[in-house]
Parts: sequence; structure tokens; C-alpha cells
Amino acid sequence: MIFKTLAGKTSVVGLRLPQTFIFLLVLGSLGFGALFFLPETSRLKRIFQHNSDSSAVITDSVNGQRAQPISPIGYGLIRAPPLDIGVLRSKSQLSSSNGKQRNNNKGRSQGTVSMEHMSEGDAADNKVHTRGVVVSSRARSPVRVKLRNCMLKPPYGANYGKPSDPESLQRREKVKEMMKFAWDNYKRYAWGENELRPLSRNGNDGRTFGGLRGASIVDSLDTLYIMGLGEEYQEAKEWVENNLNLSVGGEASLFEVNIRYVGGLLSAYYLTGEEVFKRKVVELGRNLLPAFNTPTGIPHGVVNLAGRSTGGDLGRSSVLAEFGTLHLEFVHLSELTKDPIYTEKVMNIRKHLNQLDKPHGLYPNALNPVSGNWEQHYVSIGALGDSFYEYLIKSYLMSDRTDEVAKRMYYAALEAIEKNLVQRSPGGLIYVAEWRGGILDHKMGHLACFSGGMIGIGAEHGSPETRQHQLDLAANITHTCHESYRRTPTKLGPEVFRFDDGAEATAPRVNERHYILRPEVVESYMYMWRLTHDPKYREWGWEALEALERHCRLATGFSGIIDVYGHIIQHDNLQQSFFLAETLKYLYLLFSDDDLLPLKDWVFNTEAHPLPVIPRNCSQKTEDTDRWPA
Ligand code: DMJ
Repeated sequence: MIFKTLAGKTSVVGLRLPQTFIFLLVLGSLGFGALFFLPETSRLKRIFQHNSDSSAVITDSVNGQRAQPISPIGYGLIRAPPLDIGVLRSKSQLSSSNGKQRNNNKGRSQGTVSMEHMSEGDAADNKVHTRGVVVSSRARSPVRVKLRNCMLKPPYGANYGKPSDPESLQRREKVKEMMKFAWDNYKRYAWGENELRPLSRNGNDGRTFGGLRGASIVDSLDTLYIMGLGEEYQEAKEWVENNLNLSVGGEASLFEVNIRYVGGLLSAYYLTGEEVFKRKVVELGRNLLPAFNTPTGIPHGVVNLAGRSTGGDLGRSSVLAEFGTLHLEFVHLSELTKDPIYTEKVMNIRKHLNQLDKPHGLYPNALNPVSGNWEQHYVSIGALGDSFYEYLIKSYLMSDRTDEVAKRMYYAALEAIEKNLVQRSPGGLIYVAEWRGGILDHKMGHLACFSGGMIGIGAEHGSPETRQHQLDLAANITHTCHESYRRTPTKLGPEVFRFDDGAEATAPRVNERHYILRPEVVESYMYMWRLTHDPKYREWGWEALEALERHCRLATGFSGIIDVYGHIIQHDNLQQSFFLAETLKYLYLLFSDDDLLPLKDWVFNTEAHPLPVIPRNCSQKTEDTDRWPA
């Protein structure tokens, strides 16, 4: 969540001001780490860049636009499966091809980018129709790359998560079309800027990222890649390579830069193995470190990326969801750089939080980075708190379930939340209220709807007695969030919905009725689908998609709307970068088979950027019992 901290206090003032509206954007929620696993560079290269004598060629295209060379790459035990995407090359290469058939097997190092994905087994001659083109895969030999101690799992299963039932396949194609549409319009009107303003047909840079640009590009890299939008991925990659300047001097939100840029680059690196992403993310990680120069090591909310100062004002509070949402990315930064400093920084935060007194076991939203004490006793699983909790359980999962401290902290926090915040409305809806020094505020933010998915993925790792209960809680919260959508004429949910004065998952207050293309509700549908395979979650996702198409799609991109209850739709003129990073990615995964980015191997950061689980037997020194200090 994006919150502005005012001198001495946290205020719920959104950082973004789409048009005349002040939106309270909240950035969401975090937790842990694990060391060792991946990739020394050389290892990664072996994973991603093998020498293959296999090739595949798109022999022609229906519309004659281009021919695409395919150069299989692999992760591990991989073969070239039937393709549903081609390989992409830079635009310049494409334009010089004149649409002629290509049989280019030079591989990535020659500038060819393979978007071919991998599966286990050997490749035989495959012919498939994809995007109207016949693809012939002539991979002759399997590529088997084994790492000595560990293996990075491929993100794709046998068939790129292609769903077997035709309806889901069609729906998935629709999501992909939406992504391409959003991307094309961003490219046309706002290329290089942070976000598209579709009504005014220009870009929005704002101040959130302190002068960093291209947020939509970095946030989209992995989505484009997994959807097989190869040409677009290649454009994005080239922009990062040539234009992403990371040493800008403005004040950037540490949280936002971390979840979108660090998360986006890490994930692009792990998915593709392209060195440029590693180079960039390592440089950016270094630039974030001054934020931690406070007496307690609890970072400021803002940082000067030119690396000179914290950029922060020591009088400001630090926000739980901001300093608590660094762990996943920072542990991976240490992993990539072999420099423990990143892990040390986030372990220090955890240690501090772990030893603080917590009212009723709850974590208040704001902390003073000088004294290290809570600023107030406001608690929320939505704005200002959310992704802190998310990162606890995900830290445990990303550590291949070795990070016991994160696990303990997560389940203890969940217990306190259940005891103090979880409520049942008169109409029987389960919701998570907010807490102000012991007094409940009976409302839920759209942001808090991520908790259905979070509690769902946590359920299976808790104690056996609580498992079913937690899964039910996850399902109930997801149901309530769906109700917040269903009870509006647009079928999109409001920013905040209430359960008081007769309201039941509705938004009586005019200033809480906006929908800014947020992902949290479809995020929970995706997780709940993966966990239960109850078809209702796919149906609910489809309802949301149809509503997005009907109300948020303009001729020039997607836009949030001002009032989900309005009969005349007004747009906020902003295509948020998280729409491309999260909303569309989660929808795509919802309609895919589970072996696309399987949850046992990948953990999504709070901006939906997948980060690999770090296998416990993958490290140089797993016996280090002090890895997860309390
Ligand atoms: C995203 O930037 C992230 O999901 C964050 O955790 C919360 N806010 C937005 C989306 O709503």
C-alpha cells in the first residue's frame, strides 16, 4: 500500500492523485529468507543457456507479419514441448527478416531470445498450431542440465500450464489479449514513463519512485514472459538494458521500489537467466541500503537512490507494511551477490519486531525508527499492515520451510488476528475488521482481500488441527470479497467496504467507492483455485474479467473507475503498473494449469513477481543453525 507518512505520524493519504481524486493506495504486506540456492552466475548460465543443436522454426505466419526463430533453452531436465509461443528477437532483427523463414539457432548470446518454455523429457518432432502459425520443433536431443546440489525448477510444466478444457483455454487467451492491449497502449502513449494515462493519452511519472522510470515496463517483464508475449518482452528487456537509470536523486518509496523494481528484476532474472536483470537488480539493491541508516536499523519509508542519504526524515514513522515487505527480495539479493548485508538488514527488522511487546499479540501499523517503539496501536490486515503478514508466511515457504522463526511469527500473528479482528456480519459474512487501540472499525479494504489467498497457502503448513479451519477462513474471506464485487452494479469492488450501520460488504461512503484495477480479490481467487479446484473461483475470476472489460477498458488502455456503484462510469485516467504485474498475471494463472509456476517451487512477492523457493539442500552450508535468528 502506498501511504504517505506525515511528520510524526502515519497518514492515510494516498501517494497517487489520479485526477481530482485522492486515492488512498496502500501497498501491501512481508517476511524472511533463506540462503544459498541458486545461482552463481555460472550456474545460472548453465541452467538457462545451454548449447543446443535443436531448433524450431515458425515457417510462416498467417498474416505475414514475421517469422520467428525458435531456439530452445532450458532450465533443467527439459525438452522442447509443443510451443504455444514463439521465440522472440529484437525488433530490429525482426524487421530485417522481411518475414522470411528463419532458421536461426544462434541462441540468446547472439541476441536471439527464446521464449520457448520447458518441460521434462525429450523433444521429438512437434508440430503445433499457435497464433495461427505452424511451429515445428526439431529438437533432437534432450537438454539435461543438472546442478550439483540443487536444481532450479522450470516455471512451466509439460505444456506451459495450458489448460486442458477449452473454456479455460479461451479465457486464458482473453487475458493474454488484455495484457497485449494494455502493453500496446502504454507503449504508444507513455513509453518509458511509469504508467499510462489512457484518457489524456500520456504518461504518469509521479513521485513514488523518486525519478525512476519505466515502472510499467519492469513490472510487466515476467507477465509478458510467462504469457509468451515474446516481442513485447524483448522490447521491455531492451528498454531495461538501455534506458533504466537507477542512480536517480529523488526520494523514492523504499517499499514501492522494492516490490516493483527489485521484485520485477529478480523475477525476470530467475525466469529468463538474462544477465542484464541481475546486473540491474544488484545495482539497485545497493542504492537502497542507505534507507537503513537509522538508529534502530528500521528503514525509512523513503530513500535517495543516488546513494547518498536515507532521504528520510527521522521524525517520520516507518510503516509496518513498508519495512515489513522487504524480506523476500533482500534474501534473494544476498543470494545473488553472495553479500550477506541484505539478509542482515531484514533479519534485524524481524528480530526487532519479534522482541517488541505487541498489544494482544497484534502488530501496530507504525513504528518510530529512532526509538524503535510503536507509534500508535492501530492494526490492519489491509492498508499499512497487509504485506508484512504475507511476507512472514512466504518467507517460510521461500526458505523451503526451514525458516521456523517466520513460521512461528506468522501463525502467532494469525491467531491474534483471528481472536481480535475476524468478525461475522449479521448477514453471515466473515471479514477482518481494523483495530484502533482496542476499538474495532468494521470495514475491510480491497487491499485486505489478499488475505484469503495468504491464509489459504498458510493453512497446509500450520498444525494439523487448524488446517481445515484456516482453509475455511480463507474461503470465507474470499467469499466476502467476492460479495463486495457482486453487490455493485459494475461487479467491481470498492476500495473499502463496511459492515456497520446496515452496510454489508458495501461502501456507503462516496470517497471509498473507487476501484483502481487492484489485484487482491483475483489474487485470492487464484490461490483458492489452486488449493481447492473449486470451479467457482474460475467463474468469479471470469466475472471480474468481464467487468474489467466492460467498465475499465477504454480505446487507449485500461483505467480505474471512480465509483463502482455509479451508473455512469467515470474513469480515473490511470493504468496502474500493478494491473499488468498482478491483476492480469493472477487471472492468467487462474485459467492455467497448476504446473505453470507451481506454488511448491515459486513464491510470489507482493507485486506478484515470482521468486524461486531456495531448496534446503541446495546450499553451501545448510548446517548453519543460525540462519533464522529469532
Ligand atoms: C500493489 O502494489 C501490491 O499488491 C501491494 O502489496 C499493495 N498494493 C498494490 C495493489 O493494490
